[in-house]
Amino acid sequence: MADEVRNAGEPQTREPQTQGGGTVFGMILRGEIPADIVYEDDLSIAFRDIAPQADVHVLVIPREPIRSLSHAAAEHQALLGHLLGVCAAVAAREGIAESGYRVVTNIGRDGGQSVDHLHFHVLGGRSMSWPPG
Ligand code: TR5
Repeated sequence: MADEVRNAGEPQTREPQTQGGGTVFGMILRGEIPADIVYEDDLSIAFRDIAPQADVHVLVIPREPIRSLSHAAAEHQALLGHLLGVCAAVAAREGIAESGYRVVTNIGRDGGQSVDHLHFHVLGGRSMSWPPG
């Protein structure tokens, strides 16, 4: 029987240790490991990438542990819009809005995704090439 059927009617609470999901980003969300957080609100946080690929390299993630853009559902439309707005706000704060920047989300194996928690890379401070590798 599917969990959602078996658990129907039970309180839909999550244990504190699973809030934010089981990835390293979940650990950052729960404050279990440090991160250089540059922005946060009720729905999202943004922190510097540990292995920056540009002078500015910030990751914007939802607090809800959605695995990737492909796993976002119709109910997440407003959240997705919010996350893109946070990307633009972070870029402005980092001083790269005028010079330009790139927002990237990698999805799955061929997309090069290494952390299974939806995230947008905000990259700037240098000229970007195209096409991406
Ligand atoms: O490859 P995708 O698109 O999934 O991007 C994952 C990004 O997470 C990479 O750019 C990594 O450098 C970054 N990353 C991985 C870890 C990490 C991080 N950024 C900040 N802090 C991190 N911690 C503490 N641990 C990681 N394993």
